Amino acid sequence: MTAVAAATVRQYGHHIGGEQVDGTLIDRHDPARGQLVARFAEGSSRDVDRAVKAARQVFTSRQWSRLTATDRAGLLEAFAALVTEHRDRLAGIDSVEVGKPLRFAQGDIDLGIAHIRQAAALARTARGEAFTDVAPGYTAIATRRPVGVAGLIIPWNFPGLITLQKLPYALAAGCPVVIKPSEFTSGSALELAALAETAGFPPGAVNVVTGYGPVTGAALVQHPDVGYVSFTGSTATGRAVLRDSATTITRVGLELGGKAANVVFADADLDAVADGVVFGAFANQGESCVAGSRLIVQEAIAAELSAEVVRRAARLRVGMPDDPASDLGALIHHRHRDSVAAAVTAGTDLGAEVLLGGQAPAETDLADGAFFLPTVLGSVAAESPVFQEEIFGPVLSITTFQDEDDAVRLANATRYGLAQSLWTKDVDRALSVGNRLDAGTVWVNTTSDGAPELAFGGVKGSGFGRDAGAEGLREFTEYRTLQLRGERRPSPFASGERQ
Ligand code: TXE
Repeated sequence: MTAVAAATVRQYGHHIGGEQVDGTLIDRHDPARGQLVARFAEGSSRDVDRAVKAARQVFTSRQWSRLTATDRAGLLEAFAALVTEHRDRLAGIDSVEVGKPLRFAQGDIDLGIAHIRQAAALARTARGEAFTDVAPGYTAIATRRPVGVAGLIIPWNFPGLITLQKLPYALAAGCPVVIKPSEFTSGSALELAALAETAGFPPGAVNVVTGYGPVTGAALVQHPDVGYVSFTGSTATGRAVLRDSATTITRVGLELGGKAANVVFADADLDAVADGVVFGAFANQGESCVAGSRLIVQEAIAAELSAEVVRRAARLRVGMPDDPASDLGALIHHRHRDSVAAAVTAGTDLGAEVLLGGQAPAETDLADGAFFLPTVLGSVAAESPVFQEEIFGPVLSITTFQDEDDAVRLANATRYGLAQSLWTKDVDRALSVGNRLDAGTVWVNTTSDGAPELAFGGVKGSGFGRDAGAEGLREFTEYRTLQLRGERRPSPFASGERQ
């Protein structure tokens, strides 16, 4: 175990128009040791208004409107280089604030850098379309124009990564932003805003207002000068965001979590499946919207696969985020750890069997942290809340199926539709079952995977709108046409002929 690293307390103000704006401070104690690690300003609706005005001023400035997409691509490349240079520091901040093992936080920032580069490439290749034959002498040019100031509301599970899954695409599209990170994990967004300015984005292009969601987040959604809000968070908060957006008719994108299944057929490579299932369920302590929290396995191999998954999950080390031997760190806070424990109890009350974990670890050096052991529950019925609700912790439920129809019915039997995984060697089945699963993303023979080229988002209760890739960039734009008539239009009025 390495020495306690959280010696310094980072203190931040909001980042508005390139300046630090102070406010009453919110203390962030790290969830692993309970030590004060950071202090963030508590934003008000006035702070949000200032930030939106700063962003709006950039948007309407001549300097910004004269930037070409290629110029923005160049700025994004410079930003990517700076984030690369600061990768370990940014990952260290996320690791300590979230409670996740450092190497997972480093992986997050690496993927974030890939998103910046992808957004730069997309900016460089952005184009519209032209119509020349819609009427005689009639030409129309269709372009995608930036929607204006974009609001980005970020959750606490992947603070750096989710910021970078949205921010570079907004900038590539030509939208200045106001970011509202989670009150638990605001450090990396504030650091990224400063780096974007060092890279050459003008002050006011990237603003961050920290604070509590119902005040700062809601003020951002309700602000009349915000053109689009990209939100990632819980279904309940997503509903509030959608309601608030109605007051100003602001378009929103909502990524609202999930309840992904690993659907495993008897012909699958069980060694690869066991690794995938354990990774999907327990990476990031299960605090992931795409966590494969349900194993839905064909009855013939259920006993063998369950035993193997339990064996591999039991080998995972729960420990301090700065200990290189840790596989799982702490959950985001004690209240959340208690809700994970309560979800397990709700499952066992309805007949689920604890095959592994089900409680906090016994080690005394972990006693102050919000830790929870990797947990596997067997015999979970589809009606159980463990099967239906997003627990957002290291809890895997196991349910069995007989045939393809049964598998599809079970996989689709929740209100969510973010991601699903399917494990089979049969290509026909991969296509037919894969297309029947409700999800924005279906993985075959892999899980919790992807690339910045591939847009990401949900169907059903997992929300709508997409992050990343060309579709993600498109969210920050509006389709507009410029129509030119080369020949005089004949008048359709009878009086026109009498002149
Ligand atoms: O999320 P919230 P919480 C799920 C997961 C977790 C649960 C609760 O199941 O256990 O949500 O997490 C801001 N208007 N996910 O309470 O509240 C808030 O400050 C505008 C899944 O932390 O959704 C934060 O910045 N914004 C999810 C962000 O919304 C508001 C990832 C998300 O917080 C607001 C995280 C309001 N009225 C949690 N209220 C995923 N999809 O991956 C809060 N916020």
